Amino acid sequence: MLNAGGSGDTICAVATPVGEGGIGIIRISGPDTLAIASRFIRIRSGIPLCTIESHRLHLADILPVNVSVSEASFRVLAPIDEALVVYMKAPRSYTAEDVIEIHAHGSQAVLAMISESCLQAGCRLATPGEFTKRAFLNGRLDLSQAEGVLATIKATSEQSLAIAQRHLRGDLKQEVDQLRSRLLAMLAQLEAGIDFVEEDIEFVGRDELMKVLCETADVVGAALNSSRTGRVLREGARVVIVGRPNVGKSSLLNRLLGDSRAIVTNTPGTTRDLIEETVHFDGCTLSLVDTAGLRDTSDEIEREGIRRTEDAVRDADLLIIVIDANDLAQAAPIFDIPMFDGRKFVVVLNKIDLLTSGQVEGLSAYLSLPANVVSLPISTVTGEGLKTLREIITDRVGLRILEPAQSVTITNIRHQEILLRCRDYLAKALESIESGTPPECVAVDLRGAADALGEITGAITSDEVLNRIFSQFCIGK
Ligand SMILES: Nc1nc2c(ncn2[C@@H]2O[C@H](COP(=O)(O)OP(=O)(O)OP(=O)(O)O)[C@@H](O)[C@H]2O)c(=O)[nH]1
Ligand SMILES: [Mg+2]
Repeated sequence: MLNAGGSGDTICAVATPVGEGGIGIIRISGPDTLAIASRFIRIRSGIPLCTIESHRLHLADILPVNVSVSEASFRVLAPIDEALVVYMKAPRSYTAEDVIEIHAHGSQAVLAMISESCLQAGCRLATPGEFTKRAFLNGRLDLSQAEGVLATIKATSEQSLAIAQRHLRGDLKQEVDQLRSRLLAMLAQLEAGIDFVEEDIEFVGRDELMKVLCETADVVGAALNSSRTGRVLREGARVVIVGRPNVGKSSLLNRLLGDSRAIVTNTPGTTRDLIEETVHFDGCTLSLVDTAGLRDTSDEIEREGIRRTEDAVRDADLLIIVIDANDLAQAAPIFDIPMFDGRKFVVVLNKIDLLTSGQVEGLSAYLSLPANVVSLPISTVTGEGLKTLREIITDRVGLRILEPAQSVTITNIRHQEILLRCRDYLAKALESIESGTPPECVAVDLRGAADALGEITGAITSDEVLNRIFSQFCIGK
């Protein structure tokens, strides 16, 4: 376990993914970086490693380390690989310690042998996330930024990357620090008031305190609201395709995936189970779910399929209700199905390739759908309407609202839990003030809210929390 502000040992790890690659990077960080690396890195220009210029690439030979080999024979050993070596002198490095990165050929054999040299020369193998943990402990990053690093590595879409980058740049830290310091300023005044209470000095302006608490609660509330978008970004929005049997649900799934994932036949009741696949539209990740067609049936397997459809509908961020445009008689009753109550949905009228254009135009009038219901004629055979459907889907799952100017989006469950706690403390503090509870009690809740915010940035933290966060990283980060 590492102590705050730098530790004694020097760590190493392969920083690039396992597998074959053009380049593989080995990272070394710690106070003895130069001394250790001098034992197996020979700079081609002949200058001693400990005198190389910082933040420049140097061509070097990487040698095996054999403790029993003398200094003289070290110079004639056959190198493991030739590599580019960069030295980043403390504190201008990722960890704020002395760092060396070796950019070698990305073969597993090369990387394993160089790692062995590092270990033989005196490094310890880094634990997962230890480089980033050192960056945090050395004050280079706060905890929300360290989590931004992890989110950046794990980002699977442009949108989630954009949010991760904002956390990494410190947007969340800034917002949280501001809120926290206002609360702490209030707390200080409140506590001063408590000390003088016998002298009958009224504690800090009640109105000012209420104002700060309300404003903080608003910002915390907005951040919590953003966490729905955050979840959608983290896990992908769940878009569930539903409808009567044989209307073309599986055909639509296949079309949207660009793959014949689900079985399509002319027999109603073909799909019995949920079929779930991930797609990327417009930089967002979506989880598309095809379901069993809804009808009354005595077939036990089909009934179980329909029960699963109900579960999927419950978890959906958006439903696509598919109707066969040639059989509008089944359209009306489908809107009466109780499981669709209160759900967000889009109606698609499929198989329009079988209709004349005049009939297609008359469709929405015939259905007389409420004005707020989006309906779209499509054909999974010709592909008509599918581009518009994609746009409607990304719009309706709410990912378009993520403009860069928007305040910070919460994507992290830890942050969400902390903010919920903070909101409760703020609500309790406000209640206490309104009901005239003594300032001591208000101060307790105010402290609770401020401390909660401190947990986001790591101003207040425990080893256990740190370990939990950094263990999610890969080794080498
Ligand atoms: N002409 C035409 N036929 C279509 C279209 N979409 C689907 N079909 C046909 O309709 C039939 C049923 O398609 P599926 O995709 O299996 O329908 P489904 O809704 O998944 O059916 P179940 O799984 O049984 O509930 C198949 O014969 C498809 O080829 C379309 O846009 N136009
Ligand atoms: Mg199907």
